[in-house]
Amino acid sequence: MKLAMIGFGQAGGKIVDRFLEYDERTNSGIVRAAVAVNSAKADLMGLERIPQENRVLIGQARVKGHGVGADNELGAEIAEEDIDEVQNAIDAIPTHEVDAFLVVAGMGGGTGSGGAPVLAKHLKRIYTIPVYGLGVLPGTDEGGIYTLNAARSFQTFVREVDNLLVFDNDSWRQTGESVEGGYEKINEEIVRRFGVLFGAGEVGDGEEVAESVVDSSEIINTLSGGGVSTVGYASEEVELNTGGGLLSRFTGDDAGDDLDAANTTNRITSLVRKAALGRLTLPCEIEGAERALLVLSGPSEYLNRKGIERGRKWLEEETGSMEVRGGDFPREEPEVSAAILLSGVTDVPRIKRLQQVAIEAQDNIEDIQAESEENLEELVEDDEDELEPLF
Ligand SMILES: Nc1nc2c(ncn2[C@@H]2O[C@H](COP(=O)(O)OP(=O)(O)OP(=O)(O)O)[C@@H](O)[C@H]2O)c(=O)[nH]1
Ligand SMILES: [Mg+2]
Repeated sequence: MKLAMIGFGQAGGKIVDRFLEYDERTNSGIVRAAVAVNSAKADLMGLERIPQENRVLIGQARVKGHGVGADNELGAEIAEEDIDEVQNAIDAIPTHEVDAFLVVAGMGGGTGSGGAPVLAKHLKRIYTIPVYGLGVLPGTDEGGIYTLNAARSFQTFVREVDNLLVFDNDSWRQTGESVEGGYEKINEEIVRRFGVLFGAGEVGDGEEVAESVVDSSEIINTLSGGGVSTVGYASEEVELNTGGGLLSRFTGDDAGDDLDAANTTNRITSLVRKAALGRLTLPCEIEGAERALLVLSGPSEYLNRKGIERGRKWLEEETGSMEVRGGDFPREEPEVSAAILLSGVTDVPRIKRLQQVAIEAQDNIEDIQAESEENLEELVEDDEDELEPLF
């Protein structure tokens, strides 16, 4: 499917930039338009592929191009104040050629975490196409303010979008790597997973006709109903067979072909299990997911209906969902992969902890206010007693 991607804040911009690179490399055609919004001028200048005219600097009057320094309330305020400038960039997008918006942001900082929900709300008021969010959770070692920002932003973002796709940096960081080097790999992981998924609904007319191609309405239906989504992925290298491989599916039923078919089916079923039970973009219990979409991609001679059907059935049993869709995404690449979108997941330990943090912060705010009121009263009383000042 074709997306208009808007990266908000530094992480958001870098990830959208990376999606453009993925699009060029794989010819997937999912990024119909790309916009970056930030309050930090240097971050906007550091982007590689997003067109200059689609880079929007907001909050100039307030922060002079230096970013908001992880102040997510300020991030939200400047987004509201300068929403017209963002809209101007979006006006230049041929939105009639777009299936959905994808607003991408890191939830731990100030600009993206504050601004992305504001933009999502704005877009939903104006357009009828779905507005999805891709929210990146900070590592737990980044510090309290990042966690607190994420806790607050998450609650607002999930409410404003049609579905919030989540990637948790915390479960993907590698030890012993520089932060920047680590992000390079993490961002590649992000674009590959979400790229395969959204690319599935974008099989062109001239390309090989799959047995059951996923189309963009199936992605939209899986994401409809809101909530939080996570993506699982697993792949296996195969040999690209440019000879008679494709034909072998249609030729006689000698023993060799039966063996091939059985191998193909088995490969698919185990890839589906690996994808669902391995590391998800947001780790969670897959049981209880409301909807799911299974996308099997690879050379068409390595895809078959039986494998996908089995994988789909297995997912139905594991999730308990009655709404599991599945299909092919034929691509001439030397690997077969399974990507699984699990939508409306509820049993997510990381989100429960974040909600706890938000509640505690709320309590703390009351404590702090109560404390400062007490102090004030004491000061007044002290004043009345005419005690010697301590300092
Ligand atoms: N996956 C990924 N996460 C990133 C990347 N850069 C930053 N992050 C994460 O995103 C969070 C927010 O950082 P930024 O995007 O730099 O913040 P911002 O939105 O620009 O906001 P301010 O800098 O406070 O104005 C961080 O806490 C990190 O967890 C990146 O390249 N990839
Ligand atoms: Mg920044």
